[in-house]
Amino acid sequence: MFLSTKSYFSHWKDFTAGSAEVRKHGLTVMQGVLRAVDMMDNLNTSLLSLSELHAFKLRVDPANFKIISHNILLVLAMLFPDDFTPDVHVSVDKFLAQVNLALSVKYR
Ligand code: HNI
Repeated sequence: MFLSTKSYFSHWKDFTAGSAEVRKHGLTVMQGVLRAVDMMDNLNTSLLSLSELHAFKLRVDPANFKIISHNILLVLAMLFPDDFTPDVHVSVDKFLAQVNLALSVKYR
């Protein structure tokens, strides 16, 4: 577990893996990623308000975007080992790196 990220979620009651709060937020983040897939050609514009939210309101350290991307990649590899070919690996890695850049726009 990444304890240094816990303070962002101090309003949560249950941090255990699979808790209702963890599951709900996981869905929220992955819906954001899915939206980004739909707007892949225009990430900086489409994720601008999400970048603003994370930078100014939530004040998330952007170093955490790399951590979550790696974790998303790991979970995909674990859940879909047959589909996780080298091509898929490199593509998803590249895509998530672009999402991170777009989410970081408002920090610059
Ligand atoms: Ni993130 C809320 C998407 C990474 C901390 N986050 C959201 C929401 C979306 C979202 C969508 C809901 C917005 C709204 O309510 O309007 N977050 C994403 C995406 C990524 C990401 C797509 C990266 C792939 N978020 C992170 C990281 C952290 C983070 C790395 C901190 C470690 N996000 C938050 C917090 C909230 C949040 C905190 C508010 C949660 C709440 O309970 O209110």
